[in-house]
Amino acid sequence: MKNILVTGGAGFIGSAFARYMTARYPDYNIIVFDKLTYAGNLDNLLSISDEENYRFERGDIADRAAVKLALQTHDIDTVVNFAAESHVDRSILNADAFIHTDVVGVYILLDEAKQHGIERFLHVSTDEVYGDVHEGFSVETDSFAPNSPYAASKAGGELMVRSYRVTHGLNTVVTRGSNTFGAYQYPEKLLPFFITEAIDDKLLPLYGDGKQIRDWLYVEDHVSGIDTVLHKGIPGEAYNIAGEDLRHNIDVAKTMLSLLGKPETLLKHVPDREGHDRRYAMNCDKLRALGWQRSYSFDQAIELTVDWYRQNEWWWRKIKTGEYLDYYKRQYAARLAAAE
Ligand code: NAD
Ligand code: TDX
Repeated sequence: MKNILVTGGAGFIGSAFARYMTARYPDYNIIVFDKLTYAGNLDNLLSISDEENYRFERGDIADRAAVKLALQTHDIDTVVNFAAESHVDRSILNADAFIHTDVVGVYILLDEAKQHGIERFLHVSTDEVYGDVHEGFSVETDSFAPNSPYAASKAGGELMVRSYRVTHGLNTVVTRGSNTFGAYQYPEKLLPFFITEAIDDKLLPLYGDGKQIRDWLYVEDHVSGIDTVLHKGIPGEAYNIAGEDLRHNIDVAKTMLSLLGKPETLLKHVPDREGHDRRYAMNCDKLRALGWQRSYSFDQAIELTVDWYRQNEWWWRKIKTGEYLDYYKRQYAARLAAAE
């Protein structure tokens, strides 16, 4: 492993991975390949922009010629694919881009990887492919039951990965991470959205009763889990990466508000997300057997995260303009009005 193409590396988790890999493996070359959609942001990579083992290429994973050129130009031997449309609520409004990137894009990337003779292909997937888990914990052999267009597009992409392993013998591994949070997360996802709104004393639209359960994973732990699977995962296998800390959304929001010193009266119950999965929960024994363990507790990680958004208004204030405000209106105006 020497030249690693990190697709989607200008987003939240991909950029954390690029920052981590350039520091941890000075002998590897990290080439970020990213379309720079609304969620891609070169500010996320600013801290490594001068590193010798880091490069950036703008491109779409569904653009065959661009992928081919990047693989050849940088003599790529390893692909780690983070590129995706990643927000469930946007997939409910319009799923076109989800099919383009999460299904077709993954196929093009796999096909070019095969033709180029890639030695290792890690695909980043999600706990959402398992669907709603009423009780117990998902294990890697469980069947898929995705419920949102986002989750279905991720399941479709993953199945393409499986087919390239079985049919073409590509050296693939898959990770399925749980709800990830930390610095540089686009402020549409629950925690960065609520933290940045609460800093401005705005109402926080909590879907339904707020008793939905998610497994919360700090981004640094997610990234070290991906590193473990990249180096030690068995070809053809999938690995859950879980924080193993299950919480109700309302409790996560209340913890965040108390860290910010803001009142719980900011929370506003609004009409629920359509098709909303009630609970995600994964078993993480398979990854632990490779030697990985979580380094941060939820309480440590949420404190670090709240502090980061407090100290980095330069990063999120310029995002919360333009297209972001249009999206905010489409997603929340009627919901907040209905809750009045
Ligand atoms: P993100 O939305 O912050 O970043 C996605 C990145 O992909 C952006 O930089 C965007 O510009 C890029 N991108 C989108 N379409 C592209 C295309 N066609 N070609 C090239 N680049 C493209 O997402 P994230 O939260 O960092 O998630 C990264 C990956 O992890 C995704 O595959 C997601 O499904 C998965 N995941 C996320 C979470 C989570 O809680 N955020 C949990 C588990 C798994
Ligand atoms: O305004 C909100 N109000 C609210 O109550 C938002 C944005 C979310 N929620 C709820 C919905 C979920 O139950 O909070 C929970 C978390 O929501 P998101 O941050 O949108 O995450 P989720 O839908 O759980 O999906 C996340 O985890 C799996 C990521 O967005 C996915 O990319 C990942 O695959």
